[in-house]
Amino acid sequence: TTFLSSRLSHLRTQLHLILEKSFCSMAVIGAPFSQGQKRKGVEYGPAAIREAGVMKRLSNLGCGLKDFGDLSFTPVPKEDLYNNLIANRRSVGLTNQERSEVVSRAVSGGYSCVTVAGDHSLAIGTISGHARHCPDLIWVNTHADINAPLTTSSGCLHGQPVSFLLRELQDKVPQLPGFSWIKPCISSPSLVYIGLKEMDPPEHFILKNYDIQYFSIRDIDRLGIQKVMEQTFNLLIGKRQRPSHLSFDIDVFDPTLAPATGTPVVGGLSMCITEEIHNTELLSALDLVEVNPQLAASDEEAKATAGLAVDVIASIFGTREGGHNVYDQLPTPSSPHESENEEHVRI
Ligand SMILES: [Mn+2]
Repeated sequence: TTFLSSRLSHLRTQLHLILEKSFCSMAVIGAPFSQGQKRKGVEYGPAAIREAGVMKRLSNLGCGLKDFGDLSFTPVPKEDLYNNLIANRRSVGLTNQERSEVVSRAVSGGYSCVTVAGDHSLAIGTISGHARHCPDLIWVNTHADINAPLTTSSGCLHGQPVSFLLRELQDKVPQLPGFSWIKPCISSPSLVYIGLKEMDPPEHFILKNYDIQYFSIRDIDRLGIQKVMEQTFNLLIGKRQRPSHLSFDIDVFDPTLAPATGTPVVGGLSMCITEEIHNTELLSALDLVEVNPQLAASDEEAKATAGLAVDVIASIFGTREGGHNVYDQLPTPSSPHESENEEHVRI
């Protein structure tokens, strides 16, 4: 009977894993792209996140995994500045077009799609690729990244991706070469920002003027992350059940936790956000961006930042409280007197 019951328990475990697998299949896409901003090294983010064990952690959750590898990019000859300010527009546009096709293929194939990058300009492609499923968008970031090409002061396209995607803003966005393929696919009621620490004046104007919901780090400190997520899901999912897209910039954490990133700002988000998002079970795509190992002061700092990125990815698709691992029995000591006997021997 002991043999039989252990066989049965083993079978149950196997069956459970098979069922989990059919519910959870994930695509991982690396996007080592850096031309949406000026600092060197963010193209090594995907390699650092892979090295920190992202595939192993996801497979431990019992998910079926498909690795699309790191995408390569069609090189674009040296470009002049648009409006004397914006660099690499053709390169960012073309790269995102290619990226959007890969994400579209993955999502249509039934995969939950994790893109590890790279700078945040890549979100133009991942969200466009996800667009036929009309996702809600949750933008977790120190920055709103919603400057339009005519309001940006840095000229960096990683500070502008949302402006190209938001329907309501299109009469304010000029047609850039390389961007003509983009169809704006997000409307303001389907967008929520979480974790903002800094806004440029035009961004603040856009958020207020277009009724875009946001929770700053200060709001989170005041309300608590649970309340913030409750309100977020009421605003988005409360209305209807549809998939969501999470675009997550590692700079939303305090720089003591995630030092290796391009634009760190003091103040930080709690990890609990990942579990709140996991619990909705509606997430179908995640971008994890702006890990820049070359900006770390030491190897430890680089590893800590990449490790935190892996924690975010794994806890969004699993949970930190045991994940999907099947564990239904605690080991029992073979003899209750064993330790007592050992003590006698020692005496
Ligand atoms: Mn940011």
